[in-house]
Amino acid sequence: MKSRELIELEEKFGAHNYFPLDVVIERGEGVWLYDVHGNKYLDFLSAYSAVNQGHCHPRLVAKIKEQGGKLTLTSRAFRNDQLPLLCKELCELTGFDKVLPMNSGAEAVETAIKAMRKWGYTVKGVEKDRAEIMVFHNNFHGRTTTIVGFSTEQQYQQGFGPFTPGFSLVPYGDINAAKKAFTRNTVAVLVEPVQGEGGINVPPAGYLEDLQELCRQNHALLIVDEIQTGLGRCGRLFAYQYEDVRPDGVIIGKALSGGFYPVSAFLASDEVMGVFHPGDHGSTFGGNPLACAISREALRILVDENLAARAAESGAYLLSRLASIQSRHIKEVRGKGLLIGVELEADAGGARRYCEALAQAGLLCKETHENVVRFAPPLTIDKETLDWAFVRIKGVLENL
Ligand code: IF1
Repeated sequence: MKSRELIELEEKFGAHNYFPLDVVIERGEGVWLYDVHGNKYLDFLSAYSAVNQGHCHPRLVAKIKEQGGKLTLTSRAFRNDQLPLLCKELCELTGFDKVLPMNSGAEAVETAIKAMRKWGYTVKGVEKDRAEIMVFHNNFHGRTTTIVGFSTEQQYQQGFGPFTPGFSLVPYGDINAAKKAFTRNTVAVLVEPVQGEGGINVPPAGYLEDLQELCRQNHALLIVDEIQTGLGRCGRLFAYQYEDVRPDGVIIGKALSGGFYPVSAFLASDEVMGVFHPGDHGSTFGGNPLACAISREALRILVDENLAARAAESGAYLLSRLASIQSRHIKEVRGKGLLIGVELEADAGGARRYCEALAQAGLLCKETHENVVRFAPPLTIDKETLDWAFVRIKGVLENL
Protein backbone atom coordinates (compact mmCIF):
# COMPACT_ATOMS: atom_id res chain seq x y z
CA MET A 1 0.00 0.00 0.00
CA LYS A 2 1.13 3.52 -0.74
CA SER A 3 1.82 5.90 2.10
CA ARG A 4 -1.14 8.14 1.20
CA GLU A 5 -3.58 5.26 1.66
CA LEU A 6 -1.95 4.11 4.89
CA ILE A 7 -2.07 7.62 6.30
CA GLU A 8 -5.76 7.88 5.41
CA LEU A 9 -6.48 4.55 7.13
CA GLU A 10 -4.66 5.66 10.26
CA GLU A 11 -6.52 8.96 10.31
CA LYS A 12 -9.87 7.22 9.82
CA PHE A 13 -9.46 4.32 12.26
CA GLY A 14 -6.77 5.43 14.69
CA ALA A 15 -7.16 7.87 17.57
CA HIS A 16 -5.70 11.27 16.77
CA ASN A 17 -3.41 11.55 19.77
CA TYR A 18 -0.30 12.16 17.64
CA PHE A 19 0.82 14.46 14.85
CA PRO A 20 3.54 12.40 13.14
CA LEU A 21 5.66 13.35 10.17
CA ASP A 22 4.04 11.78 7.11
CA VAL A 23 6.74 9.21 6.50
CA VAL A 24 5.45 5.64 6.58
CA ILE A 25 8.30 3.39 7.68
CA GLU A 26 8.34 -0.23 6.68
CA ARG A 27 11.83 -1.46 7.52
CA GLY A 28 14.81 -0.56 9.66
CA GLU A 29 18.41 -1.65 9.73
CA GLY A 30 20.97 -0.12 12.05
CA VAL A 31 20.73 3.65 11.77
CA TRP A 32 18.66 3.53 8.57
CA LEU A 33 14.91 3.45 8.00
CA TYR A 34 13.07 2.70 4.75
CA ASP A 35 9.56 3.87 3.87
CA VAL A 36 6.92 1.97 1.91
CA HIS A 37 8.25 3.48 -1.32
CA GLY A 38 11.79 2.35 -0.63
CA ASN A 39 13.07 5.82 0.31
CA LYS A 40 15.93 5.68 2.77
CA TYR A 41 16.22 7.90 5.85
CA LEU A 42 18.75 8.32 8.60
CA ASP A 43 17.06 7.88 11.98
CA PHE A 44 18.01 10.83 14.15
CA LEU A 45 15.46 10.11 16.88
CA SER A 46 15.91 6.39 17.71
CA ALA A 47 12.27 6.09 18.79
CA TYR A 48 12.99 8.57 21.57
CA SER A 49 16.15 6.69 22.57
CA ALA A 50 14.59 3.23 22.64
CA VAL A 51 16.75 1.95 19.77
CA ASN A 52 20.16 2.97 21.08
CA GLN A 53 21.45 -0.38 19.74
CA GLY A 54 20.21 0.42 16.19
CA HIS A 55 17.16 -0.99 14.41
CA CYS A 56 16.66 -4.72 14.22
CA HIS A 57 19.99 -5.57 15.76
CA PRO A 58 20.78 -9.07 14.45
CA ARG A 59 21.52 -10.40 17.93
CA LEU A 60 18.13 -9.19 19.15
CA VAL A 61 16.38 -10.58 16.08
CA ALA A 62 17.92 -13.95 16.84
CA LYS A 63 17.05 -13.70 20.52
CA ILE A 64 13.39 -12.79 20.01
CA LYS A 65 13.02 -15.74 17.65
CA GLU A 66 14.76 -18.12 20.02
CA GLN A 67 12.92 -17.11 23.17
CA GLY A 68 9.63 -16.50 21.27
CA GLY A 69 9.63 -20.14 20.22
CA LYS A 70 10.37 -21.35 23.70
CA LEU A 71 8.42 -19.45 26.34
CA THR A 72 6.92 -15.95 26.37
CA LEU A 73 4.74 -15.49 29.44
CA THR A 74 4.09 -17.30 32.67
CA SER A 75 2.80 -14.36 34.74
CA ARG A 76 4.45 -13.87 38.10
CA ALA A 77 2.19 -16.52 39.64
CA PHE A 78 5.00 -18.90 38.64
CA ARG A 79 8.71 -18.36 38.24
CA ASN A 80 10.54 -18.33 34.91
CA ASP A 81 14.16 -19.04 34.09
CA GLN A 82 14.99 -15.62 32.55
CA LEU A 83 13.90 -13.16 35.25
CA PRO A 84 16.51 -14.17 37.86
CA LEU A 85 19.29 -13.78 35.31
CA LEU A 86 18.10 -10.36 34.15
CA CYS A 87 17.88 -9.15 37.76
CA LYS A 88 21.37 -10.44 38.57
CA GLU A 89 22.93 -9.03 35.42
CA LEU A 90 21.26 -5.64 35.87
CA CYS A 91 22.44 -5.39 39.47
CA GLU A 92 25.98 -6.37 38.50
CA LEU A 93 26.01 -3.83 35.69
CA THR A 94 24.55 -0.94 37.66
CA GLY A 95 25.51 -1.53 41.29
CA PHE A 96 21.93 -1.47 42.58
CA ASP A 97 20.67 -4.18 44.93
CA LYS A 98 17.26 -5.05 43.53
CA VAL A 99 15.21 -4.88 40.33
CA LEU A 100 11.46 -4.56 39.84
CA PRO A 101 10.58 -5.14 36.17
CA MET A 102 7.61 -3.50 34.44
CA ASN A 103 6.73 -2.76 30.81
CA SER A 104 6.31 0.90 29.84
CA GLY A 105 8.36 3.72 31.25
CA ALA A 106 5.34 5.32 32.88
CA GLU A 107 4.61 2.09 34.76
CA ALA A 108 8.14 2.00 36.12
CA VAL A 109 7.75 5.64 37.22
CA GLU A 110 4.48 4.73 38.96
CA THR A 111 6.32 1.86 40.61
CA ALA A 112 9.01 4.24 41.84
CA ILE A 113 6.36 6.65 43.15
CA LYS A 114 4.74 3.85 45.14
CA ALA A 115 8.14 2.85 46.53
CA MET A 116 9.03 6.45 47.47
CA ARG A 117 5.75 6.94 49.28
CA LYS A 118 5.79 3.65 51.13
CA TRP A 119 9.42 4.24 52.14
CA GLY A 120 8.30 7.64 53.43
CA TYR A 121 5.65 6.08 55.65
CA THR A 122 7.43 2.95 56.78
CA VAL A 123 11.05 4.12 57.05
CA LYS A 124 11.00 7.90 57.38
CA GLY A 125 7.84 7.89 59.47
CA VAL A 126 5.74 10.43 57.60
CA GLU A 127 2.15 10.69 58.79
CA LYS A 128 -0.43 8.75 56.73
CA ASP A 129 -1.23 10.28 53.33
CA ARG A 130 1.09 13.26 53.87
CA ALA A 131 4.04 12.17 51.72
CA GLU A 132 5.33 14.74 49.25
CA ILE A 133 7.55 14.07 46.25
CA MET A 134 9.58 16.92 44.79
CA VAL A 135 9.43 17.17 40.98
CA PHE A 136 10.54 19.85 38.53
CA HIS A 137 9.14 22.36 36.08
CA ASN A 138 9.17 20.97 32.53
CA ASN A 139 9.46 17.40 33.78
CA PHE A 140 8.40 14.50 31.61
CA HIS A 141 7.85 11.13 33.24
CA GLY A 142 5.01 9.64 31.19
CA ARG A 143 1.31 9.89 30.54
CA THR A 144 -0.64 8.23 33.34
CA THR A 145 -3.14 10.36 35.23
CA THR A 146 -0.89 10.58 38.30
CA ILE A 147 2.16 11.53 36.24
CA VAL A 148 0.46 14.15 34.05
CA GLY A 149 -0.99 15.52 37.27
CA PHE A 150 2.42 16.97 38.12
CA SER A 151 3.33 18.05 34.59
CA THR A 152 3.79 21.77 33.97
CA GLU A 153 2.78 21.35 30.33
CA GLN A 154 -0.83 22.53 30.13
CA GLN A 155 -1.77 20.28 27.25
CA TYR A 156 -0.71 17.12 29.07
CA GLN A 157 -3.14 17.95 31.87
CA GLN A 158 -6.06 19.76 30.35
CA GLY A 159 -9.25 17.74 30.58
CA PHE A 160 -7.69 14.87 32.53
CA GLY A 161 -8.17 15.95 36.13
CA PRO A 162 -8.74 15.56 39.03
CA PHE A 163 -5.13 14.72 39.78
CA THR A 164 -3.24 12.87 42.48
CA PRO A 165 -1.99 15.19 45.24
CA GLY A 166 1.39 14.90 46.95
CA PHE A 167 3.81 16.46 44.46
CA SER A 168 5.65 19.74 44.85
CA LEU A 169 6.95 21.52 41.76
CA VAL A 170 10.26 23.34 41.77
CA PRO A 171 12.22 25.14 39.01
CA TYR A 172 14.72 22.77 37.36
CA GLY A 173 18.42 23.49 37.81
CA ASP A 174 17.89 25.92 40.68
CA ILE A 175 19.34 24.37 43.81
CA ASN A 176 18.19 27.18 46.11
CA ALA A 177 14.61 26.72 45.00
CA ALA A 178 14.90 23.02 45.77
CA LYS A 179 16.43 23.75 49.15
CA LYS A 180 13.52 25.99 50.13
CA ALA A 181 10.92 23.49 48.94
CA PHE A 182 11.83 20.63 51.29
CA THR A 183 9.38 20.01 54.11
CA ARG A 184 9.39 17.36 56.80
CA ASN A 185 6.99 15.38 54.59
CA THR A 186 9.30 15.35 51.56
CA VAL A 187 10.03 11.68 51.00
CA ALA A 188 11.89 11.92 47.70
CA VAL A 189 13.15 13.99 44.80
CA LEU A 190 12.28 12.62 41.35
CA VAL A 191 14.55 14.12 38.71
CA GLU A 192 15.70 13.72 35.09
CA PRO A 193 19.50 14.23 34.80
CA VAL A 194 18.82 16.01 31.50
CA GLN A 195 15.25 16.98 30.65
CA GLY A 196 14.39 15.37 27.31
CA GLU A 197 10.88 16.47 26.48
CA GLY A 198 11.48 19.66 28.44
CA GLY A 199 13.83 20.80 25.65
CA ILE A 200 17.14 18.95 26.23
CA ASN A 201 17.76 21.02 29.35
CA VAL A 202 21.14 20.33 30.90
CA PRO A 203 21.27 21.50 34.54
CA PRO A 204 24.36 23.26 35.96
CA ALA A 205 27.32 20.96 36.74
CA GLY A 206 27.09 19.63 40.29
CA TYR A 207 23.31 19.94 40.41
CA LEU A 208 22.67 16.27 41.16
CA GLU A 209 25.40 16.25 43.81
CA ASP A 210 23.76 19.23 45.46
CA LEU A 211 20.34 17.59 45.25
CA GLN A 212 21.79 14.45 46.79
CA GLU A 213 23.24 16.48 49.64
CA LEU A 214 19.86 18.12 50.27
CA CYS A 215 18.19 14.70 50.19
CA ARG A 216 20.66 13.39 52.79
CA GLN A 217 20.11 16.41 55.03
CA ASN A 218 16.34 16.04 54.80
CA HIS A 219 16.16 12.25 55.00
CA ALA A 220 14.66 11.98 51.52
CA LEU A 221 15.40 9.67 48.60
CA LEU A 222 17.07 10.72 45.37
CA ILE A 223 15.35 8.92 42.50
CA VAL A 224 16.60 9.49 38.96
CA ASP A 225 14.51 8.96 35.81
CA GLU A 226 17.00 7.59 33.27
CA ILE A 227 14.35 6.21 30.93
CA GLN A 228 15.52 8.49 28.16
CA THR A 229 19.00 9.57 29.28
CA GLY A 230 20.23 6.18 30.49
CA LEU A 231 21.72 3.07 28.91
CA GLY A 232 24.41 4.93 27.05
CA ARG A 233 22.43 7.75 25.49
CA CYS A 234 24.26 10.58 27.25
CA GLY A 235 27.71 9.04 26.97
CA ARG A 236 27.70 7.04 30.21
CA LEU A 237 25.68 4.02 31.26
CA PHE A 238 23.64 6.52 33.31
CA ALA A 239 23.70 10.28 32.82
CA TYR A 240 23.96 10.77 36.59
CA GLN A 241 27.44 9.18 36.41
CA TYR A 242 28.87 12.50 35.23
CA GLU A 243 28.58 13.45 38.88
CA ASP A 244 29.62 11.86 42.15
CA VAL A 245 26.18 10.66 43.15
CA ARG A 246 24.70 7.40 44.23
CA PRO A 247 20.90 7.65 43.82
CA ASP A 248 18.62 5.53 45.98
CA GLY A 249 16.79 4.38 42.89
CA VAL A 250 16.86 4.72 39.12
CA ILE A 251 14.13 4.17 36.55
CA ILE A 252 14.98 2.70 33.15
CA GLY A 253 13.02 1.66 30.07
CA LYS A 254 13.21 2.34 26.34
CA ALA A 255 16.65 0.98 25.28
CA LEU A 256 16.43 -1.71 27.94
CA SER A 257 14.96 -3.80 25.11
CA GLY A 258 16.75 -2.19 22.17
CA GLY A 259 13.32 -1.26 20.84
CA PHE A 260 12.04 -4.80 20.50
CA TYR A 261 9.52 -4.89 23.24
CA PRO A 262 8.37 -2.64 26.08
CA VAL A 263 10.59 -3.39 29.04
CA SER A 264 11.14 -1.06 31.96
CA ALA A 265 12.44 -1.43 35.47
CA PHE A 266 12.88 0.29 38.78
CA LEU A 267 16.30 -0.37 40.32
CA ALA A 268 16.89 0.46 43.95
CA SER A 269 18.70 -0.22 47.18
CA ASP A 270 17.57 -3.04 49.44
CA GLU A 271 16.17 -0.47 51.84
CA VAL A 272 13.89 1.09 49.25
CA MET A 273 12.83 -2.07 47.45
CA GLY A 274 12.24 -3.69 50.82
CA VAL A 275 8.96 -1.77 51.12
CA PHE A 276 7.31 -4.11 48.61
CA HIS A 277 5.74 -7.30 49.91
CA PRO A 278 3.78 -9.94 48.01
CA GLY A 279 0.56 -8.39 46.69
CA ASP A 280 1.73 -4.76 46.96
CA HIS A 281 2.50 -4.32 43.28
CA GLY A 282 2.66 -6.21 40.01
CA SER A 283 1.84 -6.54 36.34
CA THR A 284 0.74 -9.41 34.09
CA PHE A 285 3.57 -8.89 31.63
CA GLY A 286 6.26 -7.38 33.86
CA GLY A 287 9.27 -9.69 34.13
CA ASN A 288 8.05 -12.09 31.47
CA PRO A 289 10.66 -14.42 29.98
CA LEU A 290 10.49 -12.95 26.47
CA ALA A 291 11.08 -9.45 27.83
CA CYS A 292 13.86 -10.63 30.11
CA ALA A 293 15.68 -12.59 27.41
CA ILE A 294 15.51 -9.58 25.07
CA SER A 295 16.69 -7.20 27.80
CA ARG A 296 19.61 -9.41 28.74
CA GLU A 297 20.77 -9.43 25.13
CA ALA A 298 20.12 -5.68 24.71
CA LEU A 299 22.31 -4.97 27.76
CA ARG A 300 25.07 -7.26 26.55
CA ILE A 301 25.06 -5.40 23.22
CA LEU A 302 25.49 -2.07 25.04
CA VAL A 303 28.54 -3.48 26.80
CA ASP A 304 30.04 -5.52 23.94
CA GLU A 305 29.74 -2.66 21.46
CA ASN A 306 30.93 -0.07 23.96
CA LEU A 307 27.94 2.11 23.12
CA ALA A 308 28.15 4.54 26.03
CA ALA A 309 31.73 5.54 25.22
CA ARG A 310 30.87 5.74 21.53
CA ALA A 311 27.95 8.04 22.35
CA ALA A 312 30.28 10.28 24.36
CA GLU A 313 32.71 10.55 21.47
CA SER A 314 30.13 10.88 18.68
CA GLY A 315 28.10 13.30 20.74
CA ALA A 316 31.03 15.60 21.43
CA TYR A 317 31.92 15.54 17.74
CA LEU A 318 28.38 16.29 16.55
CA LEU A 319 27.87 18.98 19.18
CA SER A 320 31.05 20.79 18.15
CA ARG A 321 30.13 20.62 14.47
CA LEU A 322 26.62 21.91 15.18
CA ALA A 323 28.06 24.73 17.27
CA SER A 324 30.11 25.82 14.24
CA ILE A 325 27.02 26.50 12.09
CA GLN A 326 26.51 30.17 11.42
CA SER A 327 22.78 30.76 11.31
CA ARG A 328 20.74 33.63 12.66
CA HIS A 329 18.02 31.09 13.45
CA ILE A 330 20.09 29.26 16.11
CA LYS A 331 19.85 30.44 19.69
CA GLU A 332 21.76 27.62 21.41
CA VAL A 333 23.14 24.14 20.81
CA ARG A 334 23.27 21.90 23.89
CA GLY A 335 23.24 18.31 25.01
CA LYS A 336 25.08 15.41 26.55
CA GLY A 337 26.38 12.47 24.56
CA LEU A 338 24.01 11.77 21.69
CA LEU A 339 21.07 13.64 23.19
CA ILE A 340 21.38 17.01 21.53
CA GLY A 341 19.02 19.94 21.13
CA VAL A 342 19.28 22.88 18.78
CA GLU A 343 17.20 25.71 20.16
CA LEU A 344 15.97 28.07 17.48
CA GLU A 345 15.25 31.76 17.88
CA ALA A 346 11.61 32.63 18.54
CA ASP A 347 11.29 34.19 15.08
CA ALA A 348 12.72 31.16 13.24
CA GLY A 349 9.24 29.89 12.40
CA GLY A 350 9.15 26.91 14.79
CA ALA A 351 11.15 23.70 14.95
CA ARG A 352 8.54 21.61 13.17
CA ARG A 353 9.24 23.05 9.71
CA TYR A 354 12.96 22.31 10.16
CA CYS A 355 12.13 18.70 10.96
CA GLU A 356 9.94 18.55 7.87
CA ALA A 357 12.74 19.99 5.72
CA LEU A 358 15.23 17.55 7.24
CA ALA A 359 12.88 14.65 6.44
CA GLN A 360 12.84 15.87 2.83
CA ALA A 361 16.64 15.78 2.96
CA GLY A 362 16.60 12.19 4.28
CA LEU A 363 17.03 12.71 8.00
CA LEU A 364 14.27 11.99 10.52
CA CYS A 365 14.17 13.90 13.78
CA LYS A 366 11.55 15.44 16.01
CA GLU A 367 10.96 18.85 17.49
CA THR A 368 10.31 19.24 21.18
CA HIS A 369 8.35 22.21 22.36
CA GLU A 370 8.03 24.98 19.80
CA ASN A 371 11.63 25.80 19.16
CA VAL A 372 13.96 22.90 19.87
CA VAL A 373 15.06 20.40 17.23
CA ARG A 374 16.21 17.22 18.96
CA PHE A 375 18.93 14.95 17.58
CA ALA A 376 19.34 11.45 19.01
CA PRO A 377 20.60 8.89 16.49
CA PRO A 378 21.26 5.26 17.45
CA LEU A 379 24.51 5.08 19.42
CA THR A 380 25.98 2.77 16.79
CA ILE A 381 26.27 5.62 14.28
CA ASP A 382 29.74 6.04 12.74
CA LYS A 383 31.64 9.24 11.95
CA GLU A 384 31.05 9.06 8.23
CA THR A 385 27.29 8.88 8.77
CA LEU A 386 27.44 11.73 11.29
CA ASP A 387 29.18 13.79 8.62
CA TRP A 388 26.49 12.81 6.11
CA ALA A 389 23.87 14.03 8.58
CA PHE A 390 25.77 17.19 9.41
CA VAL A 391 25.86 18.34 5.78
CA ARG A 392 22.06 18.05 5.63
CA ILE A 393 21.46 19.72 8.97
CA LYS A 394 23.76 22.60 8.12
CA GLY A 395 22.05 23.03 4.75
CA VAL A 396 18.60 23.21 6.31
CA LEU A 397 19.61 25.46 9.20
CA GLU A 398 21.44 27.89 6.93
CA ASN A 399 19.02 27.97 4.06
CA LEU A 400 15.50 27.63 5.42
C1 IF1 B 1 5.41 9.85 23.79
C2 IF1 B 1 8.93 12.92 24.97
C3 IF1 B 1 10.88 11.63 24.67
C4 IF1 B 1 10.62 9.81 29.29
C5 IF1 B 1 11.08 9.91 30.60
C6 IF1 B 1 9.38 8.47 31.35
C7 IF1 B 1 8.86 8.32 30.08
C8 IF1 B 1 9.49 9.00 29.04
C9 IF1 B 1 12.28 10.75 30.91
C10 IF1 B 1 7.67 7.44 29.86
C11 IF1 B 1 8.94 8.90 27.72
C12 IF1 B 1 8.56 9.58 25.55
C13 IF1 B 1 7.15 9.14 25.43
C14 IF1 B 1 6.81 9.44 24.00
C15 IF1 B 1 7.68 10.55 23.60
C16 IF1 B 1 8.84 10.45 24.50
C17 IF1 B 1 9.58 11.65 24.72
F1 IF1 B 1 9.08 13.68 23.91
F2 IF1 B 1 7.69 12.88 25.27
F3 IF1 B 1 9.59 13.45 26.00
F4 IF1 B 1 11.53 10.55 24.68
F5 IF1 B 1 11.56 12.71 24.60
N1 IF1 B 1 10.44 9.25 31.58
N2 IF1 B 1 9.24 9.62 26.75
O1 IF1 B 1 11.23 10.48 28.30
O2 IF1 B 1 7.98 6.29 29.17
O3 IF1 B 1 5.71 5.27 29.26
O4 IF1 B 1 6.47 6.30 27.16
O5 IF1 B 1 7.52 4.18 27.96
O6 IF1 B 1 5.04 9.84 22.60
O7 IF1 B 1 4.71 10.20 24.74
P1 IF1 B 1 6.85 5.46 28.34
